[in-house]
Amino acid sequence: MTEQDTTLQYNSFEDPRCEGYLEDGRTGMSPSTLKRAFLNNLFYVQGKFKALATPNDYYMALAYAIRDRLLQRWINTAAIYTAQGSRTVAYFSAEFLMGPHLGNNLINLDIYKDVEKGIAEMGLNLGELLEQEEEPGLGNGGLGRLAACYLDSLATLEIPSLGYGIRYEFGIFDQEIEDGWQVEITDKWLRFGNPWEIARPEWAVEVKLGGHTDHYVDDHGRYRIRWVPDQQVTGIPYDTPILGCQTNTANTLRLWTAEAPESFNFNAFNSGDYLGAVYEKVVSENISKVLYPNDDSSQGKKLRLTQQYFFVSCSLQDMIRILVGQELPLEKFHEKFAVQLNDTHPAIAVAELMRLLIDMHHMSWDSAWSITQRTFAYTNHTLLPEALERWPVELFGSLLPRHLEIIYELNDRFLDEVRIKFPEDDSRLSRMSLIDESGERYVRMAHLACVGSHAINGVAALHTELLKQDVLYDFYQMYPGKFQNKTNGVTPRRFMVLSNPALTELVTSKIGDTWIKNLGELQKLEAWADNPEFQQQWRQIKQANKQELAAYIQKHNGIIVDPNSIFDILAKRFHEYKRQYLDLLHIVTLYNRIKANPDIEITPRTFIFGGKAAPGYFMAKLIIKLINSVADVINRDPDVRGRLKVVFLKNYNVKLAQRIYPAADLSEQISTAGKEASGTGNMKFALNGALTIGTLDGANVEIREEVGAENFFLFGLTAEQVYAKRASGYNPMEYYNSNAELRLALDRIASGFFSHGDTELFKPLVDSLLHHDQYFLLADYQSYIDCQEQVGLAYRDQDRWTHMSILNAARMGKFSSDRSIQDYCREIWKVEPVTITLENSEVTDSSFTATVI
Ligand code: NBG
Repeated sequence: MTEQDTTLQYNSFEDPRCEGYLEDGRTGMSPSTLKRAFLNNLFYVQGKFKALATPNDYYMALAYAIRDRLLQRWINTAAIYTAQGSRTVAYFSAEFLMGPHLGNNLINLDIYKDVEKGIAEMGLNLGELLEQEEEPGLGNGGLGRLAACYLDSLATLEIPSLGYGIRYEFGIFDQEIEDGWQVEITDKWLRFGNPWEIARPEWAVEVKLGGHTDHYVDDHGRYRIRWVPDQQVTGIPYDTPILGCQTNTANTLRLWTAEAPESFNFNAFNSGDYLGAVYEKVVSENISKVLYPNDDSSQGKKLRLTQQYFFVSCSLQDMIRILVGQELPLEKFHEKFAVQLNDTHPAIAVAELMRLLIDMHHMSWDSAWSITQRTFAYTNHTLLPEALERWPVELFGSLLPRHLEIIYELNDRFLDEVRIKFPEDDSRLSRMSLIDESGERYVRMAHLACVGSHAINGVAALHTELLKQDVLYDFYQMYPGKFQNKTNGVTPRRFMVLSNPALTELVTSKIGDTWIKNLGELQKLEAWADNPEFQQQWRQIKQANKQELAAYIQKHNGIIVDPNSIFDILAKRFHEYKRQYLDLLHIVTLYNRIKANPDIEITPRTFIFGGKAAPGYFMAKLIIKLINSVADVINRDPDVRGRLKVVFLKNYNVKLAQRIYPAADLSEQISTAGKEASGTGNMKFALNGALTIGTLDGANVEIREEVGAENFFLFGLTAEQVYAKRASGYNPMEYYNSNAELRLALDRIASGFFSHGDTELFKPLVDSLLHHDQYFLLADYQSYIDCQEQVGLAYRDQDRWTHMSILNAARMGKFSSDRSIQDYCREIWKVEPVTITLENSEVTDSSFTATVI
């Protein structure tokens, strides 16, 4: 950190440009006021001065200064929503992968440059302060990041909304690499405190668990059911303001922490049982302790169901509090709130809302059901059968006995409906039942979500079609009108303005800055696609971004990479269906070609991987090990002469993703067709001018439609062809036997060449391809290799490549999360924007009543 001795003086705050004007020190935006706020916080919040302050102290001081600006908007927003009783979206998600807040808030407040300058004037570096922020990794991958992009767009579009989820004490693990293997380290993201959240213990709620139900007749002669739990926990909400871009709207992300109702059991304590006295506290707090690190798979663990029920129950109770606070009757619950279920993780909400309305608020079954169905909508995020959540009936009943009864009752009524629509079709009844009775009995959460929602959507056009034809075929036949498509989107604020400032500036210099909130405007760049000077600037920016990533790689991996080579990047969670292994087969193939003919002409490439594997997913972890093993050999081999480099960047997260996208030339989107629901990394890469090599899977299909087939490197089987091949008996061995290069690549891996002669290490990987190849790598291999050949050729013609790169970015308008959210608002939520003004922006009387939204 460069420091100038005189800069951190307390007396240099008067703004020379506005003599006599004293801005409100807590909310003012002029550089001098911001500086004063920063130093105030350093002294009075962090309790530090320059000689003792750590970089983290500086970060915290700035974060608190920015938070004050957010709070002003947040309070105004709450006051206006409360006064207007605005219809509100509640986004229920077990994951929110927000990424660091500070930089994003500076962008959305539109003060990034001012703050950068002010901080520099004090001898500090904003980039270094931003680096200090430990990102809240409260999600695994695409699903959690989508929820975060959607919150950004909801606020930017001024839609009243709340995100509801879990405040995991430990988020997704930090990934270390030791001897090429992934090692998981606990993510202690709260270690230094979290300046962005505010605890709201006054809005705590109680959640029951376990026990049994009593059926009885009440004083009015009504048949009633009482849930007698054997455990109770308290949910404490922690609120984070979510600011829109260049708007005064600041919505709320409300995350729940579990606590024991009494932290001490005094009876146990008094009898000398000290450990017993805190036992309940420990058990309760486990509920929000840690994020399950599985992406696209479900393990059926009781704690997971407890987590889901816990946050859903807290959130629905909170919403009833808000409703009652606004003096609205419960009958209007679905008018006040539109609830989106982000996958099946919160699907238990269907039964919980029924329970709250019927048991706690004495509503009739039919009224409660009508409200429930009109409240919920369900987004499906996966086609993988192993990811469809189901809970053993016994486990479910032991935790949620009352909900199981409600689900049975729902099921009886639902199956009657099915019988009427499809008489004499018993197999359909068992396929559609909320309870799977084919073996051990299970509660099927996707079915509960479908029955309890008025809208069901997939996340890309192809995905929605496959849901209708396959995974949810019976439900589509039953309720065709419920099905909709909502193609995913990403926020250009974080994934362009914040992460790629140079490109942002270039684009803005040509077409103005309205594209930031209206991404379709990027289309105007097409006019520049062949302009030599513009192309030159475009290339220079990519080059500079690549140099920055190269410096990062050198620092973290000790590998020197060539910024003139193609940066060919695959960054996402590790899963066999995403086919990182196919990328490796290409690398090994190129390497084999060089070994056979050291003078062969090959367009130089740097292969970069990033991503985490679920800790219990053996094959995914072995693929990481193989990447690192191949890297070790190739990076050292003098025959390669720097033409190929392989890099595994550890601990892929939002922060790292923001470095990676701007530096990519080639985006690898190579999943087996029919497996990736949408993908969103594909959109972020293209927005930053990377070209895609990909299959016709998920949103790739629509990306290709938008950018034009001639600007997209397509390979591989279609989803239909994959189905047909599977049906007709796929034999991967045929490909192995008939393709010499493929055989050589696999044999090299099997031979121990990359494992110091150990022929056992990678055997499971080789065998899985030769004997099963569930994800059709061998079937797509040749097509992939040929397509990569085209990529290499295209890159040699830099004018052509740049033209394609510009067009890719220019045609990304459709993939803004603003477009997705507008579609949800119009077609599912039926909710309108509410404009927030900051007139009378001091804390006024009205804000004292703004306890609800
Ligand atoms: C993921 C899909 C991705 C998709 C995101 C967001 C789950 C269960 N699904 O393809 O695999 O882009 O959801 O919709 O994490």
